This record gives sequence, C-alpha cells and structure tokens, in this order.
Amino acid sequence: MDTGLSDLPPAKTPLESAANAISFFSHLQYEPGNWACEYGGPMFLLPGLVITWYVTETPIPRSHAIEIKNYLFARQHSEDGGWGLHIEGDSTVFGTAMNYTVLRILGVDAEDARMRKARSTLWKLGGALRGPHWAKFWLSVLGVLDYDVVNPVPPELWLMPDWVPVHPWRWWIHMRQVFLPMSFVYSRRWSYPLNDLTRSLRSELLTQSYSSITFSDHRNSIAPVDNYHPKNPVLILLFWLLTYIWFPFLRTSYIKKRAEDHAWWLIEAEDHNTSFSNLGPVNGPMNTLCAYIRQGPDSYAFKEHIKTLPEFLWMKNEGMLMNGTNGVQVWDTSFTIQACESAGFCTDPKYRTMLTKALEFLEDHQIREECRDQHKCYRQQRTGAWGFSTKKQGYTVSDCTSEGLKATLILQNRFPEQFPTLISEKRMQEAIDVLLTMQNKSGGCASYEPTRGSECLEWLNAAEVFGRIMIEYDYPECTTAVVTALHMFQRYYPGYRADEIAAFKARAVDYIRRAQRPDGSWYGSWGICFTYAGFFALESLACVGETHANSERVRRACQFFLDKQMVDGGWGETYKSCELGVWSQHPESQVVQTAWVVIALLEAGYPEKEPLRRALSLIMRRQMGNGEWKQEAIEGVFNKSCMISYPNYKFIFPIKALGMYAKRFGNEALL
Ligand code: LAN
Repeated sequence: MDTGLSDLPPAKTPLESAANAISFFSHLQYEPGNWACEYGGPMFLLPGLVITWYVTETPIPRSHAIEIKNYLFARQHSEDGGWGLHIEGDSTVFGTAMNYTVLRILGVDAEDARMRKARSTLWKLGGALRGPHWAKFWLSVLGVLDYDVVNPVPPELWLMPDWVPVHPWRWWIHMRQVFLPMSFVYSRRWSYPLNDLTRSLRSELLTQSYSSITFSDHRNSIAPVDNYHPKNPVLILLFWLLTYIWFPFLRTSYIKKRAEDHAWWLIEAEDHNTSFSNLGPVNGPMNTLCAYIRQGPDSYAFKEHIKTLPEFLWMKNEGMLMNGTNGVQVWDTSFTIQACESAGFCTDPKYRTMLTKALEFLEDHQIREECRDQHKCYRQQRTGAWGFSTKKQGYTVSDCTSEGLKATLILQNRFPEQFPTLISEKRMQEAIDVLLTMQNKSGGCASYEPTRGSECLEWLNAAEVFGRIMIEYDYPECTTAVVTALHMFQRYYPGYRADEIAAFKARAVDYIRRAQRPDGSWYGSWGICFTYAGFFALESLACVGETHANSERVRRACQFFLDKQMVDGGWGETYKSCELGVWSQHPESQVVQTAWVVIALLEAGYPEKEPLRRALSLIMRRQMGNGEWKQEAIEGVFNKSCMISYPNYKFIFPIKALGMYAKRFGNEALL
C-alpha cells in the first residue's frame, strides 16, 4: 500500500516490531473509531448487484462502471481468461459466465480480446447451461436464459407450520434469507424484456443456438468444476415432483398469492429491521429486485434500497469490488483492541486516543433493542449483542458479540484509569444474556443462532457450489470466543448468572475436546484452516487450565503444528485445506498463519522457545520499514469452498503474537 509513511527505526525486539506495526496500522483507523478494509474474495457478488441495477433500469454512474470493469479485468485469470468462485479459485462457469455478463452490461465489447478469451474458457466448460443454480437464476432474471432451466424455488415453503422439520426458519440464516427473495422472484417468473444486449448474450454465453435448447433438460446440468456439493438424489426427486406435479397441477392461484404475500411480508420485515442494509450482499440486491417487482420504481422501498446498496462497494487500487458484508467494522476493531492489550499498548499514552475512539465505536454499535416482529420473522435475541459490521445491519453473531465484549472489558475494566466507562454493567449483562442463548445441545456454539434443524437438511442443499450451508453447525472458533468472553466477564462480575456460566463453559470446553481430530488438529470454518481453528481451540482449553504440561490432547495439538513448521520458521496452508478437509501445504509460509500458530503454541503453554523464536523472527523479517506487512495469500473462508479476504489480519495477529511472546519469554532482540 502506498501510504507515503516513511521508515521507522528498525525493529530488533518483538515489542519494537509490534510498535512499528501499530504505528502503521493506527493510520488506517477511520473517523468513527473503527478499522475497515476491503472485504473481497467472492466473485459472485458484483453480478447480483449489476444485474439488479440493469433490470431495474437504474442508471449506473460512469465512475462505478469504469472502476468495476477495472477490478474484474484485474482479477481475470491470465492463463485462461476466466474467473472462479473466489479470487484464488480455478475458473468456473459461475465465475466466468456471471462476470463476463457484468462486463458486457457495463459496455465492454464482445470482441475485446479479453472477452474472447473468457468466452473460449466458458465454452470449454460447457457454457452457461452448465452453471449452478444461482447463475441460472440471475441469467433468467436478465432474460438470457429461460426459467425452465432453474430448479424450483417455491415460496410456499414459508406457509408450512413451524413444527415441520424442513421449514426454512430452521435453515442457516444466509440460506433462508437468500431463498426468501429468490422464491418471490421465481414465483413471478419475472424477467427483463429481451433487447439487443441480452439477445447477443444468448449467443455469447451458450454453446448452441438458443432456439435449439430444451431448457428443462438442463436444470441439473453442471460443470464438474462448479459442482462442489452434488445434489442429493432426494432433492433431485423433489425438484422433479415440484416441476411436473406441484406447479402444473396442484398449485392453485390462491396458494400462489398467499405464498407470495407472506414472502413479501418477510422481505419487508428484513428491510425494516436492517434499515435496508439487509443481511448480506446476496439478499440485498434480491430484496431490491423484489421491491421493484412488487411496488415499482417509484416506491419508497425500492428507492431506499438503491441508496443503500453502495454500502457494499469498496474502492481499491485494482478498481471497485463488492464486499462480503457491509464491512468488517466491529470484528476488526474488537480484535485490534485485544491485540493492543497483548502488546502492552493500553497503558501507553500514545495510543489512548486511538483506543478510546475504538471503544466509542463499540459503544455506538452495540445493538440496543430487539427487532420488530422478532419471533414472526424468526430472529435471534439481540439486545446487548454485537454483529460483524454495524448496528444498522443488526444481526447478532455469537463470536462478534464475544469479541466485542472482551474488547470492552479489556479497556473499561482492566484499564479503568486509562479509559472511560462508556458501556454500563447492565449493557454487558445484556451481552451475556445473548451469549447464554447461543449454546447447542452438543455444548458448541454456531454463528448467528443455535442450530435449529437436522443435519439431514443438507440433502436440500441446492446451491451446488457450497458445502454445509443448510443449517448452523458447531464451530470451535465461535465456541471459543463465547467461552473466553464468559470467562473474562466472570473475572470482573463473578456474581452474574454464575451457575449458568459455569455450566455453559464446562459443556462448551467438552465440545472443543470432542471436536479435536485424532491427529491433534481442529478444522476451521471461517479462517484458513487448521492454523485458524487450532489457536481458538487451544485458547478454550487454556481457559480451563488445560495445557501442554498437563494434557496429552494439548501436546498432540502442539505436535501437529510442530511437524508442519517450515524451514524458514513459518507455517503455510492453502485454501485447499478448507475444501478437502486435510492439511494442504502452501509452498510459501504465511505471516498470518504463522502468527496464529505462535498464538496457539503460547496459549498451549508450549515450553520450548526455539520454534517460536524462529517463527517470530520470520514475521519480523517480512515486516517493511514503515511497519507494514505485504498482502499474502487469502485468509478467510465460508461454506468450505469460498475464500474471503481479511487484509487487516496481517496487522492484528502478528501484533498479538509478538506481544504474547514478549510477555512469555521477554523482549530480547530476535533480529
Ligand atoms: C461471515 C463473516 C464473519 C464470520 C465470522 C464472524 C468470522 C465467523 O466466526 C462467523 C460467521 C461470519 C459472521 C460470516 C458468515 C458468512 C458470511 C456473512 C461471512 C463469511 C462473510 C460473507 C458470508 C456471506 C454468507 C456471503 C454471502 C454469500 C452467500 C452464500 C449468501
């Protein structure tokens, strides 16, 4: 990044290195007190937005068109001209057909050399007919494909009584909130009238002439490279019944109307409860389209959506992209505060203003009330919670609430002389109340809500490109965040709901133990991969006093990492670890993953200094003169197959690791 910041005195010790890092990173703090950054990676987000703009005839600002084109060309794979599911993934039909379409909508000529190259890759993969469900849906909305190619998305599922085991209220929140508007649009079979561009796209995206295709024959055609999670035969049968029995013969116009009306009611509730921010970048554009279809271009709802959608956009040196959420505000700010504590910056007057502002941000973004019709729209308790991004978006997340609470406790309770009390005890208790709703029967915690449905619902996973998406699962990362937050809270407020907290912790740690694999590792679902989950799990165990000195399980976990230390002292695994579920060695060590393992080993109380010293000297050697680290491989993941960038992790976790090491082994020179 070209910041114009000049070189700092070279760091010799871990704390000097951490100080240089925070000196750089402090410049990236935003006015409201938070840290922000690009949150890209997924390559299927811009298409939903740009197609929505196009079919609703919303003028696309020239500046946006230019920068989105720049970004997509910058991220086009140089070897084959295609795009993958995410920036590092191999070219797929989904990535290539959709981003090609975006470029055409934004005015790129079909005969541009880069477009020809993309087209030839798309054709080799079989063309748009072999795309996954979401590609077929968006291209049908655009009028390039026929709805017969889209597997059914029936809104009447929302009319089932709540006790039905497959009711969408039991699905993982991202799936049900995407299913919701998609089912509304599908029910209307709404598509944009054919014009010159879409007529031409029909021949550019398809490998045979449009009129020769029987679209219903291709509902289940999919290129192998897109088919991460092949559909279960039960689902294929269900789709058949819906297509050939339910829709043509049984679905009365009364049921259709009731289903659409109810889906629309739920869409309006989502819009109201998030002030049109919506849960994420997929349902945001889809809800916009629903508002357009249902209420028209002059409606309040549609106009508010159009005003709000740009909150997902991010401008960087490569151009303009769409973030995975409306930001990383609460998450990165909470972690930054915690890293500062580990490095001893909370008592340094130099950082008081920065950290006070960060606390003010957390205060501003703690959620203060329940949403309207909370139960009717199936929302989790949220008063006192924090979400991942902002209060406006307003979705409780178990670990975001936990990290927010820990950051608050650190500044307000651990350093009461240095920082004001902005968040009252009552408000912290409300956060605890939310956390105590989050535990599953297994003892583990999921992401937004406790698990509501059976794992068999995965048979209904129709997305093809993602795995384990249909319900909430237990995650060692989320569980640890909650355990450590409860633990820290009890240190300062031992009287509040003490028995429940103790029982919660015991059961949660027990889940962590059970989730360990025989080789000593834990599989990570939100960061890549074993290095990420490992440091969380070991923190849970440390919390109940289980360390290298007294636990065979912890020793096994340490050994798992030690066996993988590279000759340069670092660690590196690729995103394939997430896809395949087995360690996949990266040819280069990674600063962020190396920091995670250092934290893991320090949490575990690993007794020997040498492997840690080597790891940290690698991290320090990679640091630039101005305190920065360069961007390396992508850090995060969701749904097993899609990677997502956390660019601030390269500051947050090295600072934390350097600080923890200095506390444990002293601040002697490592370089
Ligand atoms: C996120 C981002 C943050 C992440 C953590 C807090 C890190 C995690 O510990 C819990 C789950 C959570 C909140 C999470 C869930 C899924 C998200 C929202 C994302 C990975 C960011 C983007 C992703 C979302 C599903 C992207 C849109 C794609 C769809 C398939 C709907």
